[in-house]
Amino acid sequence: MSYYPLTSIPDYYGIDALLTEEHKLIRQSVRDWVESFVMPQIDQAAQNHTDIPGLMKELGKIGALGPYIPVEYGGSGLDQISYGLIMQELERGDSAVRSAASVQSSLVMFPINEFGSEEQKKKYLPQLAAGEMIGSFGLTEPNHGSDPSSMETYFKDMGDHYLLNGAKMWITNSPVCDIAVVWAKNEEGKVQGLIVERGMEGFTTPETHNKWSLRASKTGELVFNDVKVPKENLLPGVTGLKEPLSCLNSARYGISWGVIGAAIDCYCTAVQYSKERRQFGKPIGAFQLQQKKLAEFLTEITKAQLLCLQLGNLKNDHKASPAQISMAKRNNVKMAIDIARESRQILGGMGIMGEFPMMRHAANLESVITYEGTHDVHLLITGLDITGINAF
Ligand code: TGC
Ligand code: FAD
Repeated sequence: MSYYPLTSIPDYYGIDALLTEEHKLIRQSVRDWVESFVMPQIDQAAQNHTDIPGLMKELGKIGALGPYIPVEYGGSGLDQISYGLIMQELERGDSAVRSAASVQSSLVMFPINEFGSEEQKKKYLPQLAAGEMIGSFGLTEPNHGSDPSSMETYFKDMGDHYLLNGAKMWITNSPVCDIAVVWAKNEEGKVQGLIVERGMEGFTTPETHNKWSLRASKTGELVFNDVKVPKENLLPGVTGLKEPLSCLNSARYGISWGVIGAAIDCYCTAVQYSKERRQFGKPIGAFQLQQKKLAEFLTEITKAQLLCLQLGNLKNDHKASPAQISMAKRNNVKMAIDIARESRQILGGMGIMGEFPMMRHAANLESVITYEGTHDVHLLITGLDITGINAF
């Protein structure tokens, strides 16, 4: 259970008036689910460095996997603002929960839906939407993170199958995935997408241990040692690096909304605590220094909400540019990590305890500010958009 009443979740600029009844219903149902399913167990999962049992099937049941994927393939056919609101509510629970849903939706279902064959869509999407199958997305490599175009993983055409070699690193859900959408170069050096299934000989998924961040999410490697991949597992609609980068647009958009949820969880906790905790004979919320923090948190959350709402409108109209998405991802993750760190101070010593969410969110957001393009990479994308000069 949250420490604060859910009625205190901020909507300072009346943004609700810009949402449809369907948006609000979706948000409420995910909010209720986070409250009853995620909140009671998330601290223990993170402390124990273990994922939440049955999470993907539960996410499937509430329609959080592939919300914008067409209904005929098991999705819910919802708009982009619904997707954003779902991500926001999930990340109020924990970034690991939002990560699970956004990787499955934006990085696994999205490329299969956009670039896959009809057979691939029918084979994988309904099971992924239900959470009966778990997917992962392999772009990053040990030697190439920000610079995916230099990837070394490659495959050769062996006539009746492809032979895949290489390794991916830092892959969300790799240790538990049933399939992986893997980006690799063909013999002409062109980036292509392959669906690799668990059980294919030579394919292993070692777990990455000892993370201080996203501890309720499994992370690992994808290792390919002469893996025979059937030809029908190539995504036919991929022309190069553009397609994997377009998956990132969808995931980065979801993160922009998601981190607002983490910030809201920290903000609401800090407001409640500041009214209850007394020092020098007064609630600490009566001191100007604490009020300044709270006022700035609410201002930043409100700005982030407005940024996302308009980005969602642009995305619904297929007009959101990658650079606009980069701006929202960069701004909102920084907003959330700053609020997590500062709000922890409002709780004094109690802020370091697992009973309160700040340390967990702050630690999680260290990953979120790094993955899906680092804070600095997104700044360079904006710089390129302004000047036309590539500074990478
Ligand atoms: P560059 O030459 O700029 O681009 C190659 C081609 O792609 C096009 N393009 C895009 N298309 C769609 N969406 C985008 N966001 C695009 N960005 C670029 C571009 O127009 C070009 O097309 P064409 O037709 O001219 O060929 O490529 P570059 O090699 O210079 O790199 C650009 C850069 C650095 C911006 C990009 O590679 C980048 O974004 N790097 C960051 C890497 C990254 O974000 N990795 C994420 C891995 S996945 C992950 O972290 C999952 S975490 C999941 C979780 O748990 O939630
Ligand atoms: P590097 O690229 O080595 O960057 C190191 C530093 O150098 C950064 O500060 C960066 O901003 C800076 N830098 C790099 N290039 C430049 C430049 N041109 N100018 C200025 N500064 C620069 N990847 C996947 O493919 N799938 C996943 O599911 C996935 N999940 C992840 C889960 C977690 C928990 C984490 C931490 C990462 C995950 N990633 C995943 C990988 C993530 O996308 C990369 O970590 C990220 O893109 C950065 O790459 P890197 O770690 O290799 O850092």
